[in-house]
Amino acid sequence: MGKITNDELKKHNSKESCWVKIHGKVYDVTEFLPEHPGGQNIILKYSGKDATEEFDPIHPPDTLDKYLAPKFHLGEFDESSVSAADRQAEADAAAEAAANVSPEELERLENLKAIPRLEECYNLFDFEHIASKVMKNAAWAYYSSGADDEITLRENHAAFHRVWFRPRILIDVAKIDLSTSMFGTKVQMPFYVTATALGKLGHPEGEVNLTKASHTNGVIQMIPTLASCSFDEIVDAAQPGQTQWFQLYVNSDREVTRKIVCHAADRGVKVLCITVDAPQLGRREKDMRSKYVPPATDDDDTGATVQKGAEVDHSQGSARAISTFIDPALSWKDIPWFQKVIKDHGKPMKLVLKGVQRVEDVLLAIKYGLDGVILSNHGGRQLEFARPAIEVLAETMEVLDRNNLRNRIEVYIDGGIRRGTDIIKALCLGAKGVGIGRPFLYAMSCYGVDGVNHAMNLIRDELEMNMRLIGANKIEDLDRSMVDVRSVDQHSNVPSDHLTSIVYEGLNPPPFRRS
Ligand code: 173
Repeated sequence: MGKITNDELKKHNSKESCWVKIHGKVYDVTEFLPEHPGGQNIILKYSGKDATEEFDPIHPPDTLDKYLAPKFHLGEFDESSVSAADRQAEADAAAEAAANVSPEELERLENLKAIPRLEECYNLFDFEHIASKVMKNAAWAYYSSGADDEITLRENHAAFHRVWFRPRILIDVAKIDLSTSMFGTKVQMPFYVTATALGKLGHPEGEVNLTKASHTNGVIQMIPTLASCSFDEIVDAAQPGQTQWFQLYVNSDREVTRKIVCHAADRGVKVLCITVDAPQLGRREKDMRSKYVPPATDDDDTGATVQKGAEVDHSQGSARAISTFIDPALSWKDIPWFQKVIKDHGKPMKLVLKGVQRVEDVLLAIKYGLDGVILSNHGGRQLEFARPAIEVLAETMEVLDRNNLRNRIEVYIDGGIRRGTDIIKALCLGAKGVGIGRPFLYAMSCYGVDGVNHAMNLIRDELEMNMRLIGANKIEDLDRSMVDVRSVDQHSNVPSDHLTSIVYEGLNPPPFRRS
């Protein structure tokens, strides 16, 4: 087939025949419309047009090859067929769109021009604040959202306020060494960059920013299954000798999963972290609301469609859109299968469960011979009222110590970590390290790789100072005697339920009878 002209592309702009152009190639997605995990409205918005900009952040580069049958790959787009009139029409449409931007978008664009200097960011919260003002609404909503009323999201950080220090004094703290090891790899600081999806929503280069900053700072990056960059791009961006882990969502088709696992091992991944807290994706309503796409035409927007809308999955937000392959049937029975796949493949990888939420399951993980657990509630994005990891850690290490099991498994936590003191508290309680996710996404979204490096430098400074103040020279010096955790499980002051508060109409006492 010859190249496809613009006139041809433009003709296929309906549900009946829907073509889109992505990266200079034309695809027929008509039959795929009902299957698109993100709903058809979003595709129809771009039917007969270039969809590259919308497509890119949400789909890794190999998506079309993987999911759209070759017969629907129609061929190269003929750039020379775009007439002067077409170009003018495109420019007019762009100008019209620019003239119609919402006041919020105008404010965001102004904020971008006036973004604070990087050196004015003194802590990780600063990045979060700036991100909320400069990121596109849909990207901010996806990264920042949590499940339901976002109580667990906020409690994750708040819980660190229930752990207080018992510092030692008169220790020579002239020298501080922050290095430690994670599954045998020496790292310069006791945290890793945890897996977060869709990096290109925040920054055009996506996750490779995190790869570079991880190398610069001597920490490990956990590669997400649902990255915007492909897995190989992220591995290729690493320097020789740089350690990466891989976070795995298990596909219902185990053969697909087996191939992914073996490929990760072939590419030198050292640790496979199976996500176990997301058999179904939590409701993140902030994300859902920001992605809502109204029906494509006014005609569709009739009472009848509104009625139908109740059945149609209009928009579940970015995450739900790309998560339909995740197997909700995954169970403990599958663990030996993973161990066998890794063993048979002959390239050792440690096997870790990410998203463990109670000590009983840590004990099971030990029984199954797993190498590690990450105590996590998925950054408050899954089960609302799942307890914060720092609390589960206190519970876990007490039981492990009582049963002499501490050396049987490496324990990590993630969720809500924003301060060097948060990290030190986790290490005092027995964590080997902590995962940090959103803060690096915010730093990357605002300032690219420089932002991530700066964020890591801030953590280093906070860690170093607080190690001195608590009386510890090195990570092994941190122990449970240095924290007071008597109130770690007291849920007396949980974050407020905002929606309840704003919709609640107070009761009134009886009125006085005045004529
Ligand atoms: O938290 C998430 O958003 C997440 O883990 C995810 C899961 C599936 C698809 C995209 C992201």
